[in-house]
Amino acid sequence: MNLTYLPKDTSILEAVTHLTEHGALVIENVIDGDTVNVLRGEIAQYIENTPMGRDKFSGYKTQRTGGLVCRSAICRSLVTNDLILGITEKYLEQFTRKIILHLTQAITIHPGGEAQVLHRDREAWGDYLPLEIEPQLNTIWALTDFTRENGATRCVPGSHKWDRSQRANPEQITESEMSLGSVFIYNGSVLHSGGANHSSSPRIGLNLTYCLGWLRQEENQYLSCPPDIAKNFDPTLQALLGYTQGEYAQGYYSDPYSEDGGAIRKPEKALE
Ligand SMILES: O=C(O)CCC(=O)C(=O)O
Repeated sequence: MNLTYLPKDTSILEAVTHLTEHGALVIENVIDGDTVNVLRGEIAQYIENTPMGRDKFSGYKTQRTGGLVCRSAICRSLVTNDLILGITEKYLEQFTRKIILHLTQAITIHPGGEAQVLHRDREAWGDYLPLEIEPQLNTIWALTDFTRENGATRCVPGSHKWDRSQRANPEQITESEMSLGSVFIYNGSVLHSGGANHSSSPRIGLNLTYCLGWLRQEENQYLSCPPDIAKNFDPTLQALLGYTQGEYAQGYYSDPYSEDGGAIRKPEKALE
């Protein structure tokens, strides 16, 4: 099965229709090369200081650099990109009123890095979630060209609908080849993995993922982006980090330093 490629002026509905059917797609050239360069400059030092993975899954020749909402203005703008956010909200709306940011991570696969095992990102919550519930929508922004040779994300379109015991044949696996500035979008149930890097330069992808507002985030956004920093961001981003009330009783707090007897405060209050 081939991967769907859409132009950046695609409609939200068209993208959602393809995602529902195939579980993954690429939107081409959403940001330009200059924007990618600025972003790479913003996070270069952090990547340089990031150790390689400590096991086969995280990749012995792969660096995973997180906390990027705090570290990069361009990353913040990508998290709230109108098209991506519109697609994500529409795609997940049958399962939640609010979505939140699940993970920010630059994934740098160095030459010699091996392919990851095919997996479904929803496995982060174990196997407790009913299969009818799609918990997340994910993006990997190409900060270098993504090629078969340099480790473009591998994917098995349509596998989100498979019986969980079904294994992928090699001919069902496709690579998300795309030019720098494009974005690979995939749900939490489709089989995918980082590819092997057989080239002589690193492959860098920016993994920004979103989940249902009532689930626990993979990257703890309150610790990665505490209130004294988050208070400077725009309200859409603050809400994505989790600094708004979720459902009726989700996310309130009491101020440990206040003498008010533990009055319940909405999370927005922490940003005042
Ligand atoms: O780096 C990639 O292309 C995909 C990484 C991935 O799927 C993961 O780390 O869970």
